[in-house]
Amino acid sequence: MKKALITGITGQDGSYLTEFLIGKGYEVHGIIRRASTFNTLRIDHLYQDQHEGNPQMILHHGDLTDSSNLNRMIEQIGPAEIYNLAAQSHVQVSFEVPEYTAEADALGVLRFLDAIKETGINARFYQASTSELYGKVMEVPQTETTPFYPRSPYAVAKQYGYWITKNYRESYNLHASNGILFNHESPRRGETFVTRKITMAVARIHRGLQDCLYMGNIDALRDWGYAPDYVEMMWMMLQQDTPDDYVVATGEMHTVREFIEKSFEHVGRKIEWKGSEVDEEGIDTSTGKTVVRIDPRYYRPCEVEQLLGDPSKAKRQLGWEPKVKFAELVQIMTDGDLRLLDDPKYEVGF
Ligand code: NDP
Ligand code: GDR
Repeated sequence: MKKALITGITGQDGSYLTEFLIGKGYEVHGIIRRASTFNTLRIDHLYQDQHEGNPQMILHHGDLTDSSNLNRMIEQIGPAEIYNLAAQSHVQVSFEVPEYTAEADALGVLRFLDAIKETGINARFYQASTSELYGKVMEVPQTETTPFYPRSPYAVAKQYGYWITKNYRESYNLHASNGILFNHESPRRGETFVTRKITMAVARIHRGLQDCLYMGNIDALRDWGYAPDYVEMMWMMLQQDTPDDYVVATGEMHTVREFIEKSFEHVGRKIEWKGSEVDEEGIDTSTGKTVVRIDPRYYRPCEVEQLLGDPSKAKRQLGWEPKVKFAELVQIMTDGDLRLLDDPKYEVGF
């Protein structure tokens, strides 16, 4: 049975990737952090007691900031594939905890690559790189050759991760690849990322549990895809004989404002905007109530205004194409949050 090691297994992507790899017959090992409350909600449905047969998902405690732990893990498990998804992944939070973000998102990648090199194991390595590398965009759409201009401590740390992955590939002949993934979402998306924040609020407003949604820059443009489509591409990259770097995106760009409008539209409410800048308000035309307001607290010290990926290389070389696009994504997420409210036993997306 092929073994894979996933860091960040408790996150959005880690949970979908685990399902995907188990479906392909892998034994999946995941690194989890010790927390005072359980942080395994997204993967609990995959858990099997070791005393009751051979589980396909095995969890280990660890942390990207602990080299000895990573070395030991790699030696003990001997994975054929390593997916490094762990990160302090929130851009705005990285302005508040820049040093820790660099520890985990930059040096964490180095620790892993060096552990592979030093132990000499024959493992293929996937690094979760990001469209945030493009930051202040130098070219539209962005491809694998567009210059980087990171705009946050998160993106700067991820730029180190990108280059050290490439450097270890070129220096030590490691099978190490970067997936430059544009924003991808799902009903399992963390609740403080913009898409999930919107769909949770729309569901709550629709059910009369919340009055208003407070937002930052609603004119930011993003290329939003569906997380289960994107984890498949991570796996495809590691099945290639030659490691390489790929943009993974839908090729469509929409504003945060459109996401809000579409999500309200899905529950039968039309939003009209009045005012401008921080005074702007979104009015629900069916009730005349203000349901969206701007709160400058959600503005970032440095903003990434627009991102649009060109996934042609992924299509040309690996035959990958996204199945879910913007309108369907908004529906899936809004329905997920409505269902979560209506059925207390329902765990979102499972
Ligand atoms: P999440 O924030 O949902 O998950 C992050 C995961 O990393 C969690 O499992 C978290 O554990 C773990 N983690 C954080 N810090 C550490 C650490 N020091 N040691 C070990 N584990 C740690 O992120 P996503 O699933 O959305 O993203 C996966 C990866 O892809 C991240 O690296 C992200 O930066 C990158 N990315 C994401 C994109 C997206 O749109 N989703 C786009 C491009 C790149 P815990 O549960 O304990 O907090
Ligand atoms: P991003 O995602 O920063 O692109 O990083 P996020 O959903 O946080 O923001 C997207 C855009 O929406 C604007 N915005 C708001 N964002 C949040 N979180 N909350 C708000 O209230 C709000 N109002 C407006 C933001 O300013 C931004 O322009 C995500 C993460 O998953 C990264 O780990 C990943 O690398 C990138 O996507 C690609």
